[in-house]
Amino acid sequence: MTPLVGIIMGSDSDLPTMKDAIAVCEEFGVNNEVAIVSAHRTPERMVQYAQQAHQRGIKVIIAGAGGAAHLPGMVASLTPLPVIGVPVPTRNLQGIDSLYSIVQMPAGIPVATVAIGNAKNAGLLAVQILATHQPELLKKVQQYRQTLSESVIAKQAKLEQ
Ligand code: RP5
Repeated sequence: MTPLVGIIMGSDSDLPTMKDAIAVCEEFGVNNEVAIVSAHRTPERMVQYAQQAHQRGIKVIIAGAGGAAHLPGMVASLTPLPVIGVPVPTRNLQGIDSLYSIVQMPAGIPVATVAIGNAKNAGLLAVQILATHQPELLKKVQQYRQTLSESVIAKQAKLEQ
């Protein structure tokens, strides 16, 4: 089956963060592909991936990178698809470097940036984008939100015991 979400990252060291986006896609039954695509170490591969993704049926790209995190922005500049950026936490600057590298895009080339390390929200946002054209997926998103609300109510009830 054709993957609809492309989950890419600058290094295999990003995988512990990016696995949360993969897990969300799996949970919602959304076909995805995972690839290591480095803006700096494999620039030609990055260009090829970004230019061809929409032709292969990908609808949304999630791109995670840390430090000088140029991957999401460069991919966004090369594809007509929506790109969700995940700032990967870093040892020296705790991911502030990644966040600033990803979020400060010039007008015209947006990257939907989630919080540092929050690949789960990147996965959810990708699912919600797909759900705008998939009624069954939209129902699953609504069910997910319902479960989320119920878990808060359950915690409150436990507090009051
Ligand atoms: C970035 O450099 C990657 O996204 C990663 O977060 C960071 C460090 O990469 P490694 O040196 O661990 O491969 O391109």
